[in-house]
Amino acid sequence: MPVLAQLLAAVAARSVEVVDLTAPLSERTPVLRLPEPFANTVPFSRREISRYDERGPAWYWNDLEMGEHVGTHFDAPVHWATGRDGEDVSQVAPQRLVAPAAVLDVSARAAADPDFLLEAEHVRDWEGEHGPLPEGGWLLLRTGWNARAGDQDAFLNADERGPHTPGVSAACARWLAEETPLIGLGVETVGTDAGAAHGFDPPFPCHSYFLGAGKYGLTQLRNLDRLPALGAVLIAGPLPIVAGSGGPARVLALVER
Ligand code: 23J
Ligand code: MN
Repeated sequence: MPVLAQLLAAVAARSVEVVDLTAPLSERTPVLRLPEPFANTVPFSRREISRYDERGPAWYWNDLEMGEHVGTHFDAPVHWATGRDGEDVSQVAPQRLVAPAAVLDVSARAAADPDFLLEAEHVRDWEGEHGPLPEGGWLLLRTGWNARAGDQDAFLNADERGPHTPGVSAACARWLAEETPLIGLGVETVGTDAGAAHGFDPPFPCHSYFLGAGKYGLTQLRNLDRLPALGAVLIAGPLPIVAGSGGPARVLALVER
């Protein structure tokens, strides 16, 4: 059987499961909040155009307003100064939007320490157990943070010193972006960088190194607990906003059962 016919048969038989890694998008979707003096993005909002009424008797539709970086979204290289000569989100080749996923579970560590940072040694341990990081693949950092997504304050977890959310150390971000065959980093939190990353050297190192290397970011993923450590295929579908720095994305995973 041709491979796509096999795939469709497996999806129908549920031996390949389609897992939705996308957070629902609404006015309640948590939004990044940068500290002063930085400008911030607007949350998701909608204005009704008509709803089977005199404004449109047989149809319902809305106008939307939202930032490029709201909810589950894709970071393109041009989002960061280090990637300014790289691709915008509309220029990412569709072939690169279908890629293998490696899932690294640090949820126990993140539960014990909301400022937990991934280090290269954690990735080396994972590779010792599962084999090398996949060529052209995503590293998905499973932190369990999605459990907080219903509550913006719990999700951002900020106090007077700033947000406390797990992420990746500057040294590890540099190594992952520059020395491994990954295509990008995916996280459950509001951005690819840790909550405290505005104070790292360089600031926001995941953005700085991954986007500077022409690689990508994916944020606010959910259902990572339904993926194997290795073997899932990730399909990321950001809107092709022309010259966009990123965009809201539907992110799906195919998982063999
Ligand atoms: C701009 C500045 C800092 C950060 C971000 C955006 C994001 O997290 C993002 O969504 O790209 S940390
Ligand atoms: Mn972003």
